[in-house]
Amino acid sequence: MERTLILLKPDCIQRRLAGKILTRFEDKGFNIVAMKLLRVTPELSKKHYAEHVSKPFYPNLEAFITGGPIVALVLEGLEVIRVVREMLGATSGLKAAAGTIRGDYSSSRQMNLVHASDGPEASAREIALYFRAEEIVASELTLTPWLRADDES
Ligand code: FUP
Repeated sequence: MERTLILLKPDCIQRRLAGKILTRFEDKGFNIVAMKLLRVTPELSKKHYAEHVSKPFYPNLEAFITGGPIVALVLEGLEVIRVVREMLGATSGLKAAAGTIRGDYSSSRQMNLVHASDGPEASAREIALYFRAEEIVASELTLTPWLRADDES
């Protein structure tokens, strides 16, 4: 079972799309095991986007991600890291395939609505940036036997 860090970015919250996007993850069968509303600080932004801090687009990216509340959550499920990245589509909403979240709702490279960890190392690092261990509440949903077979887990 994998976990991934999801951020519903400020554009997602301002455009009142949080419910629709959470529903897509729930409908797919993933479990929400942690969730909170928060404001990203410049310090947190620099840690989250450490690989981008020296790039020319970083100042605009920091202004955007700190510009309004976000929802951070941890999703759990089989192959959830890869599957959620596929559900999001390409980084730019203009390149993302129709039917993906960004392809359906975003027409921007920066304002692409949702962040999701891009691999197991990023997922572990990013979950620890946003959540303390005791804030993660794992539980087996009663629906699980109707989402996948026993031998798939
Ligand atoms: P992704 O893994 O799809 O979230 O995208 P990246 O790690 O490549 O980029 C991180 C964020 O930087 C993206 F959400 C969009 C933003 N970005 C820009 O604003 N301008 C750029 O030129 C590239 C990325």
